[in-house]
Amino acid sequence: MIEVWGRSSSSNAAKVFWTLDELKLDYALHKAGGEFGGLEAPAYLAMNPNGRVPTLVDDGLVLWESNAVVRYLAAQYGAGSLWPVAARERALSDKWMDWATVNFAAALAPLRQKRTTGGADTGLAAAADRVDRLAGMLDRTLSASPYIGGVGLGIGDVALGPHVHRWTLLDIPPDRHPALRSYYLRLCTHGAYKRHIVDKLA
Ligand SMILES: N[C@@H](CCC(=O)N[C@@H](CS)C(=O)NCC(=O)O)C(=O)O
Repeated sequence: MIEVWGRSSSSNAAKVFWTLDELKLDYALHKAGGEFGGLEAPAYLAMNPNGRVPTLVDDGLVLWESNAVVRYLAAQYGAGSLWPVAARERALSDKWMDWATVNFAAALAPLRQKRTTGGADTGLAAAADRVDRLAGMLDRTLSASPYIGGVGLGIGDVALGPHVHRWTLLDIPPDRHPALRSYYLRLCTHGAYKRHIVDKLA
């Protein structure tokens, strides 16, 4: 039985829950992190020395770093669906995984923090410009294909999905980046995205 440590309000854990649900895999959930705590327990640190969620255990394999966990689950259980078998096709989705985390999530972070917890406006205009530029890149790509790596839902969409949801929660004119908006609505037709991302992440 696959085991996962995490909490539903964590975007990194939510990607793993979404993937497991998308692939219709059973798993045991150990609530950890945030209000559940437990990340400094020696037994937890022995599995994940970062003291962060998520952590996945599958048949003796202990894995952390959410994108690595998503890649593993997709490769092991989703070949031909979430995991395009052809390396050249997979690379088109894979590159967006790194981009989603390193660029898009990082740029969104100060705007999300302002939205959820308030605070000073310093640097927010520059952050909004950067997010808009990155959203424009997504919009252009998604004008040409329904999903970020091509015709079907893939690992790139899983990494991007939480941040696109958070982008829609910002105060942005509804006609800005229409292909990105349509993509969000397309993701929302996936029940597992709705359950683990839209309904859970602020
Ligand atoms: N790069 C790591 C980041 C993990 C991370 O920072 N997780 C956050 C939640 S999103 C965490 O564990 N925070 C402490 C907590 O939940 O108590 C990954 O993608 O898995």
